[in-house]
Amino acid sequence: MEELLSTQENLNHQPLQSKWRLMVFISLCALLILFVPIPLATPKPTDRVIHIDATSFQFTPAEIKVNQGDRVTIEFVSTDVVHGISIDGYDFQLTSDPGQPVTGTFVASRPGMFRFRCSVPCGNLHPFMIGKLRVGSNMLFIRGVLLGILAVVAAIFSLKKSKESKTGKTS
Ligand SMILES: [Cu+2]
Repeated sequence: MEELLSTQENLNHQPLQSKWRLMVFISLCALLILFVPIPLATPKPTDRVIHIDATSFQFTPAEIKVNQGDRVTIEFVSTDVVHGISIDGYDFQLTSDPGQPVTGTFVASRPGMFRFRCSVPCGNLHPFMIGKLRVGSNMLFIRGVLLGILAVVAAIFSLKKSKESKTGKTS
């Protein structure tokens, strides 16, 4: 009778314990995904020339991607009124008179997503004249995808576990 009781106890405790273990394991995985630097092959820095047109009230292209360390030369030209371009987080600014291309170079040393915006008041929608500069790979996106995969795996595991404990199989 005592033996029976103790196995009963074991049966009750084990699923809880392994659930805890699973939770700790999954939390550790999540922390790893969030904070461990992902060793992606970083491409060699290159010189790039990117042409950007400015028209009230948009940049074309509105999104540019470079690799960290690239020397980026921006060829900037306004097609209608005077527009400027300045990049948040970078000390970079250009102003172009209509039809007069200007160029400027910067080194994309800081990784991440930065906005570039028109630096010359050009009309009522001027504040919305914004583009995006992405420097380096999209780590947030990659980490997000990995976290999603982890969540699915965790869900499958916990479903399996709860099925096992319902059928009385504790392994
Ligand atoms: Cu403007």
